[in-house]
Amino acid sequence: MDLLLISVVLVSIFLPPLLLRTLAPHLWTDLLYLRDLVRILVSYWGWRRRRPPFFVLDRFLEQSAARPHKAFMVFGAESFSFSDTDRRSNQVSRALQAQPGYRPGDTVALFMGNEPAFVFSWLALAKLGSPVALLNSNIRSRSLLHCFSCCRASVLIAAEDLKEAVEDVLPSLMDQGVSVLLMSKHSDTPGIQSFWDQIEEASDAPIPRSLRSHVTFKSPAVYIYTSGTTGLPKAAVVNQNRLLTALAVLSTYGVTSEDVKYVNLPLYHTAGFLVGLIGSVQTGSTMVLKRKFSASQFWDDCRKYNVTVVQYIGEVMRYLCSTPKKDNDRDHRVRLAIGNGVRAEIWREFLHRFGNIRILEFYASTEGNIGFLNFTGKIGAVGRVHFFHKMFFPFTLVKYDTERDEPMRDSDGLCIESAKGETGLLVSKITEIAPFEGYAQNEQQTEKKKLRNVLRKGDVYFNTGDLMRIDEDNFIYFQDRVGDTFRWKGENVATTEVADILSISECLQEANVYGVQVPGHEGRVGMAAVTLKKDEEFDGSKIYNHVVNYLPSYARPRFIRIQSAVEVTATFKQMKVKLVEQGFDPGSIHDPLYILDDGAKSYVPLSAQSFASIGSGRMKL
Ligand SMILES: *[C@@H]1O[C@H](CO)[C@@H](O)[C@H](O)[C@H]1NC(C)=O
Ligand SMILES: CC(=O)N[C@H]1CO[C@H](CO)[C@@H](O)[C@@H]1O
Repeated sequence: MDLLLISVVLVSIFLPPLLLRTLAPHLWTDLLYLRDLVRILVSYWGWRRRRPPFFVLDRFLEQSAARPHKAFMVFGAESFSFSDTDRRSNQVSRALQAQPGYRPGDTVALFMGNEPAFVFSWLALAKLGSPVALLNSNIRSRSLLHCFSCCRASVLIAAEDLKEAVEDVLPSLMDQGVSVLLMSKHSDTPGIQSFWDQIEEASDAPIPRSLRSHVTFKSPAVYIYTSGTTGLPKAAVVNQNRLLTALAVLSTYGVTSEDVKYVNLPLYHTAGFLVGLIGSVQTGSTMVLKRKFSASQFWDDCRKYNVTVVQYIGEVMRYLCSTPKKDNDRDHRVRLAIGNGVRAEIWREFLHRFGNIRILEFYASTEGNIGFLNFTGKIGAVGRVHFFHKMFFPFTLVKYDTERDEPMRDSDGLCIESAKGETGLLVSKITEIAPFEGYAQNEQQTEKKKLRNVLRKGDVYFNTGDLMRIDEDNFIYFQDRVGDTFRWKGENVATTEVADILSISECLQEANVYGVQVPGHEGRVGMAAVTLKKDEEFDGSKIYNHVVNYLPSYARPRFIRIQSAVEVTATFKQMKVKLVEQGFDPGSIHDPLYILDDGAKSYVPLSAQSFASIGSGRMKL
């Protein structure tokens, strides 16, 4: 690995003449990028060399010692300094150690939305050397149990407002001997212990380092759940080394301890957790934590808390741009927006309306082994192909067959690289410095993300599942996700998971789930083409109840199309492309169409009139 650093330095000495010839038009930005790359490597290796080993938690302790009284986290009217946060987390650690069902090092699942207790608990568990499974607070019943068991946790810590969701799955948890702790002062449900009262009584003295002496760079630090291409969510393993890498990358984002960062994305997802929380740990900046994104409160919050850095996903930008214009739109101190998935036209509109804010677009996936930064500020691009980046982290785009839902192969069975300007599947070589950790307890899904024989016989690449395009100037643009997932309201929806749920309902035989585009909306809205069981009728309200019970709101199919048979391809894959193209226009589709109606608590027939109001934006989805 030191070889890597040396080679970067060596190559950079010979760099200018080489660069002038090949990369001349973007020389300056490429040089800046190289500087960042070297900086990242230098900080990373500086930390890796330390003894005793240095982990993300140690960075927090370092910050806390350097600026104990500075605000680390602000939540509504509450403010917690670094030292408050440190002491609170000590209390959580001690209260946890007092549980008979827990030993330091055991995996613990955290089922909580954005609130200070999330941060206290994560730190507390890091101090005890316990991996933390970050459960999505929207999931329920079967999915919740699945996510809980796939990381083999022995303790569940849940937010008070999620009590009902926990009660739903309590019998199964009790069967498995899981300790269930609720962040409340009392609990009258047998099997659920109140935890907050125990935390308040516990001592806040520092936790001895020896309790986490078993932790190595390979130890899992957190599990983050991703909706994959098939089946239920998968737990991506984020190990300590990966967190440290993130820490190093975040040191080049241009955020400083003077900054106030607005974190409104969920902490259980990568963007909120890594860029939001870990980013503040690295930079010592203040984190204004928001329970949920709200377009109407966004700028008022930014003014109230003197926010200088915001985080976004494409949807956030679009919602902000579609709020009514106000005179004080440019009255704020936000100077930097970090995120991904914003389309060029929204990016332009956002800058035009809210003033000169630097936008730092990046691309990364939770489990993937590749990432890009917009090191140029080119509107719409997620990054740029860079010689050095590609040398250390070989990646390419390969031609993709959307009908068959797999990469195209030539006569030798190898993938075919896409030409400049052409959309292709992003794949990134799995190497020692770009490893793929895989999914917890899921060998099959881990294997599925590996693509073999890509450019040479025997090579192995990570299949990102993302379609990208690289233009003549080497800028990289995100295009779409392939196949079995689509994005809606900032969440990935796994079509097969939704189809599984639909097909266990009373009247449906088979379901084919896909996402359709709707004007004025980011991502795709869910739609299902279904067949009915023999002699059954479609019962809109029964299906509605079933869907609401089993699926989070973003995953519920908005439209249902009833077919007499599900079409399959020659390889028996369900036909999606044609269905996606046909969309949900009752004027051109002769099958019966239904729309989910929350007011009527049912799926009701989709009228030409509703179709028109969706198209014109009068009806919001
Ligand atoms: C925001 O900045 C203003 C002016 O510098 C200051 O008076 C105010 O107290 C700050 N507000 C917060 C919440 O820090
Ligand atoms: C990390 C990095 O280099 N980011 C760049 C993103 O784009 C802006 C321009 O909008 C540059 O100034 C940043 O340096």
